[in-house]
Amino acid sequence: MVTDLIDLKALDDERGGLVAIEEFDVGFEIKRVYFIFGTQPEVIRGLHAHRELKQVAIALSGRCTFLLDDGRERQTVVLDDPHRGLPIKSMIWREMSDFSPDCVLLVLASEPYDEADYIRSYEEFREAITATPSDPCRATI
Ligand code: T46
Repeated sequence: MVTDLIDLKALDDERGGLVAIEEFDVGFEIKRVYFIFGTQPEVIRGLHAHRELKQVAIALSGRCTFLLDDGRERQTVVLDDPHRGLPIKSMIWREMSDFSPDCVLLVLASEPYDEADYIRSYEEFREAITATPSDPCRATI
């Protein structure tokens, strides 16, 4: 398994939902937050890996599907519950697809935006994985 969904702190009550997220819950200092919405169902986003960046993705509403690839195995995860987060450690190829029209995808990130951290070629990603001896500490969220 490439990753595993985490349960977020749900404080829902009869008035509605409330989810609180602190750095402790995601395992890194949150330096950036962005959200993705209005993606057409036929669109595939992502198609890259990050050298260092760690992230947690949460579908605040609607649904989308992540394909995650660590160079050894591939995993498909459907995100459709705002109470659950998807940790994505460094050096994971990701593709997002099957966005529902109401999907709002929130992403918490460990670093500011840096285009140099992206690997946007799958071949380059495979070469980098092969060249880097696996170090479970470096890649752990
Ligand atoms: C990721 C997946 C889950 C910025 O200038 N600042 C930002 O913080 C972000 C996230 C993007 N950008 C620029 C970079 C591109 O020129 O916005 C443009 C669209 O980004 P991109 O094509 O990388 O978007 P996605 O949806 O393919 O990927 C995004 C994140 O970029 C990426 O880090 O892991 O969501």
